[in-house]
Amino acid sequence: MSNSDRSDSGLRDNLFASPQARIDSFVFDERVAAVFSDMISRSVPGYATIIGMIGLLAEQHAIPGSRLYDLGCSLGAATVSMGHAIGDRECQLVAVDNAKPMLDKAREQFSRHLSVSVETHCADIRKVVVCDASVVVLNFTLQFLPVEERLPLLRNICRGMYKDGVLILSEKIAGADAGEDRLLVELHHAFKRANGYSDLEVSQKRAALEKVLLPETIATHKKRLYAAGFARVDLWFQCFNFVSFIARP
Ligand code: GEK
Repeated sequence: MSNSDRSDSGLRDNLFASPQARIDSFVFDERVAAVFSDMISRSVPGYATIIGMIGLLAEQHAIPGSRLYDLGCSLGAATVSMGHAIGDRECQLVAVDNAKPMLDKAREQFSRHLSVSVETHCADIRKVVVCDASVVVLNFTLQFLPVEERLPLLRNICRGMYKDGVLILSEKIAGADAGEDRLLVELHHAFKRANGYSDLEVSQKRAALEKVLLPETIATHKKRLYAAGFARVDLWFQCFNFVSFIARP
């Protein structure tokens, strides 16, 4: 491994660089955990901005005594951002992921970057009972649940939130029609190529994600959030087919 393969936050992602005879569905295993920071920042336009703004929103909404959830935390970037933003407010950070290799690395990040304690759970977010929450983050996680399981999860979240709380829901989306979808996908692929991914890497990763990442339109997300009990839903971020909503109970 050369030095250029390693940065402070992990290894460079070249998981899909060589031709694969069979493309298996994408899984969050040790190999992904080792390159995840590089992978997500070169693949999701605006990722660093969203992480920063999650801190800003936590700063505005974290109520002392409440709980701040990061559901599907991966390596814990959103938790760390919230932890820095809330200062010495007595809130409980809760980080959940069902992939042990990801959560193990998140725990390392928390001990390295945060002075407050984080409650971590290696668990399915569908099994977590959300309670006393002022901030809930679903940063590119809902998209991995079967479509019919999304509403019950959002209902559980809404029920467990303070009236003044916020849910931050970030998702990869489908375009409103075939033409918009084509445009957004093309722009996203151009973004990935500009970040050093080859055409082969882009197409093999796309094939690996196809069955596990199920994008929906902005309209579908908004409708479901209202059906889950949220009183107000606003889109605050969009770059190509990556968006983030703020939903308030
Ligand atoms: C970030 N939020 O860096 N239960 C728990 N965890 C799950 C489940 C589930 N049912 N399904 C998927 N995950 C992060 C990025 S990545 C997004 C989130 C991406 C977890 C999965 O193990 C992975 O760590 C994460 O959700 C999705 O702000 O890779 O596109």
